[in-house]
Amino acid sequence: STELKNLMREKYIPNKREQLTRIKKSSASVIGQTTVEQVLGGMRGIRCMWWEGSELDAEKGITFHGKTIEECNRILPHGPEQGATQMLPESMMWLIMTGEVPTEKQVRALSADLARHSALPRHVDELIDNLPKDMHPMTSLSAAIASLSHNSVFSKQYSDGSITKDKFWEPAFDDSISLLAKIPTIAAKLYNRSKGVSKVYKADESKDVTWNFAENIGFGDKLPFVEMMRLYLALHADHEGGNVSAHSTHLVGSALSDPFLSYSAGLLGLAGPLHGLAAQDVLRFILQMHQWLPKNYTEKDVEQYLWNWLKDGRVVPGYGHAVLRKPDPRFTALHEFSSKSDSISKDPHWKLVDIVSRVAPQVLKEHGKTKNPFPNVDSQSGVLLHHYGMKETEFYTVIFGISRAYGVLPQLVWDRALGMPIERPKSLSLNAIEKMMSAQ
Ligand code: FCX
Repeated sequence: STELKNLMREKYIPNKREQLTRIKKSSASVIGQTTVEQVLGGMRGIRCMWWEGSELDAEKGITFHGKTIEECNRILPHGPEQGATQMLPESMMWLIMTGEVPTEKQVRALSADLARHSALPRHVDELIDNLPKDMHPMTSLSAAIASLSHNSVFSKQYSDGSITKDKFWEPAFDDSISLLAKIPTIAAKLYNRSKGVSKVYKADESKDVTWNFAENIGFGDKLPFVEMMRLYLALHADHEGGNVSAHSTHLVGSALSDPFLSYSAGLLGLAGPLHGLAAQDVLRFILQMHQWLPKNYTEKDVEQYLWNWLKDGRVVPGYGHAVLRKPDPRFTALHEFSSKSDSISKDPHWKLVDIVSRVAPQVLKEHGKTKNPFPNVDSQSGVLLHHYGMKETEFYTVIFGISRAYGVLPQLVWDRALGMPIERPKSLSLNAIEKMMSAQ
């Protein structure tokens, strides 16, 4: 990470600061207007937030500095093994932070650095040991990440007054690297603990983060699992700034809360069923449906199940999206990965996921409520973890939580590098809205 930090200091930050100064000269330019519908509708579509790493288009889906998932997977450095074909989340993080594709050497050095910083301070180990074993792992993960704030370089330097505002990004960068290095350690400890396994995390500096994580949760000898996990972690990293986990990290960070506190808040947002928790809900939904369906079920039976589900007033987890109006390209990428694998495509649960992805859009269209009847990434991700033997559904959002850090922490570094202010949008009461409407 020393090279990345130096490049940020010498190249990327000066360039971006110059661009910001240029933009600020005509910052009264109008880029949109706000309607009452947007204020009361979860702020959909209001252009009011700065975000660098990725952009979400309703039709085309996510791009990372203009690159599609398919392009990223082709050009970003892969794992160190012969024949590894999936991009590494470290590579994705580099792209998100700098806008440029790293070399293999740069990524290997970053992986080694993350391995070096992976050990937890004793108080974090002790905190986890004292949490209820049946606490949801997202609650535990967020608590453990918040507790890392105790060792935050940013908080220390800020409170002792040893840094000026133009240097805030430096300790924010160091804390972010530390967080990225430690989040797999915390996740592995939570996973092993839930299974009654006590294991000290060992990270091999010659391996990437995903391989080390897989090794420490007992999946290290399965390269297909590691490859699937690399793709999973890379493609969940960033989804523009307005989603709940990204936005909450950015918002809390704007108060100059350190990266640990900020991301702890992001994780709590990710833990909601309309956001990241959908990953666990989908798998449970699929397992239940599979049990309910007759042995030689048809698409008609699946359709019936979906209607019964909707008539109970429930949302179909893994379907719909606040921005997307087409199938989620992250879903498509995981689907393509699965279709190429003999073992996954024969898995009866994956087959059901595949069938639901064809039947549910028709049912949801007829149901007539959701603006996007297509599958999102969560409808595919859990079944892959399940296929490789990770049956603990509560843990699925934790994996998402490891990944999202690779996207939102680079933005937090940029927030500090460009001296972004505390967020404080204007709120309105219903009376105030009515008054403004009648004055028009
Ligand atoms: N099943 C049934 N109804 C759905 C639905 C679904 N999958 N998706 C949306 N709807 C309903 C909404 O509940 C809403 O009903 P209401 O008017 O009675 O409140 C109506 O359709 C309009 O919602 P819409 O504008 O299409 O969607 P929103 O932007 O409000 O919400 C999410 C988007 C993703 C939250 C919504 O589609 C949903 O609840 N999906 C299921 C949960 C899920 O998969 N979440 C993961 C999303 C994502 F990929 C991620 O963050 O990880």
